[in-house]
Amino acid sequence: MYFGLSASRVVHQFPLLLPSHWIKFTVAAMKIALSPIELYAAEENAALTKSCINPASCDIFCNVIDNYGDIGVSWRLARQLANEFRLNVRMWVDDLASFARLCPEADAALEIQNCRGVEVRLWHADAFNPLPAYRPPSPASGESEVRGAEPAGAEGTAGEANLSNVIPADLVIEAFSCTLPESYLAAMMEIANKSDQSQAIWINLEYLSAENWVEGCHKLPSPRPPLTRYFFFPGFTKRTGGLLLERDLLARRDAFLNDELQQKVFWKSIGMQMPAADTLKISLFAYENAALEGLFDAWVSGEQPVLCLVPEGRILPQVVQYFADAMPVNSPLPPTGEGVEERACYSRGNLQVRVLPFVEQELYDELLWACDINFVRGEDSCVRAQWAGKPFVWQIYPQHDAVHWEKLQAFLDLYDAALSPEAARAMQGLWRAWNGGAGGVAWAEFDAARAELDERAKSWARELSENNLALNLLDFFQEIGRMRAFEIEGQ
Ligand code: TRH
Repeated sequence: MYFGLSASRVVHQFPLLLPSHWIKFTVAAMKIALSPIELYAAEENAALTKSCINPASCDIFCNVIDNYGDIGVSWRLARQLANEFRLNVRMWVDDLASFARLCPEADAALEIQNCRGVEVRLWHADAFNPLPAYRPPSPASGESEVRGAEPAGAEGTAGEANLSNVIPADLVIEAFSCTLPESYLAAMMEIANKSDQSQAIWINLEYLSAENWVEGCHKLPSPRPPLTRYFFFPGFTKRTGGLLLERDLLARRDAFLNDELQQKVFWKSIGMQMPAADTLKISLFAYENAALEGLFDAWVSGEQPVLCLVPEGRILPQVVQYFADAMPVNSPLPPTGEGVEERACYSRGNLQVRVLPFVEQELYDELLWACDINFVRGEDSCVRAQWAGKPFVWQIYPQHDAVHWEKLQAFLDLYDAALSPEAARAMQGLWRAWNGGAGGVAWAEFDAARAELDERAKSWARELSENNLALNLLDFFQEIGRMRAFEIEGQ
């Protein structure tokens, strides 16, 4: 097993807390996945307890409601847990077509497949029914003893997907309250009824919000005897779960920003020469937005040339409409057929718009790094824009009861606290206008504050990087393990 913290450091951090029968259990459990050296250290060091161990396996459940946010976050977390922390990760997703947009090598027709170190499973309505009886793994049957880690295909061929022997993982993540399948829950309960110490740790990963109440709700338990579900809130302050950040992301970003060759390769990959130094490069990923026309007008008549890169998506019909009386220029695609407008290039006044294909998730970061300002939407692209360390404009996911305005303001209050009143006003002005349907009027002020907004974007990314969601999640797993061990001990 790979430890986020080295075994010796963990042992050092968590001195002997538990009685010897626990230590015996722990060492036995660790044998499953430790390297020989780690195992040696584990057996030698009697202070090693269950509380120090990362989970060996993780199930992530994702129900795609709309757009790409739910799957975007789930997929990012799945990859990170599998590749950086060496967990056996299964991601259950009910919409493989959406997943395949983020991970083009995925086959939307397969029930079970392995993508980038993650076992990806189609979660369809009856996937776990009829309700399977939980069978503890038995060496005689040859089943894996690592929960949640039975190899793909062990349950039949991908098409058949006989799921009757799905064993819940050590760590179960229910993304955005998607509701676990009943039979999976039943299997979790059965394990818990047999032995409290080996029950899965069940986390509900919540939506991101900067609102104050999040700190109070982060890590709260919600008992569902014999199980407990814990709420885990991403967030922007130390008392929240932090944000998803891959170990090497900021280093890769900096390498990209300091290397003209990498930048040229990027521009070439989207069919362009590197733009002239005086061109303002803007990416625009957005929902339908009545403010678009005003914003485009401002860029058309502005003093600085603007190159606006629009990944295909919901704003596209409006972009096409804006240029309705202009022929696309330099379209790399033939002039008929679906998708022509999606790859088109338009130009008016000082504005050039280039429509880009939706790229795989890892490449989207490069687009954000390559631009001077990023317009983003929803949740995950908004976080990525923050890691890019560039000024950004967030179109929040609109909610019918308008509570999204409070979420927007809560974020602005945090972010703007370190800005001068002028820059704060400029940022708030454009953000509120963009979300309220009137982008053009606020552009000039935002543009004028750019130098300060640039600096703030960099310092903000630095501050946030100290609060890493995946690390916090695994720490929390260990924290719950320790709590349970104390409870058992106290009985
Ligand atoms: O797609 P979204 O609008 O998702 C939304 C929000 O998450 C919202 O909070 C949620 O409630 C709602 O869905 C149901 O925006 P988001 O979150 O930015 O997700 C987009 C994902 O797509 C993100 O992971 C980045 C990725 N992406 C690519 O992989 N390639 C691309 O070319 C682009 C533009 C985005």
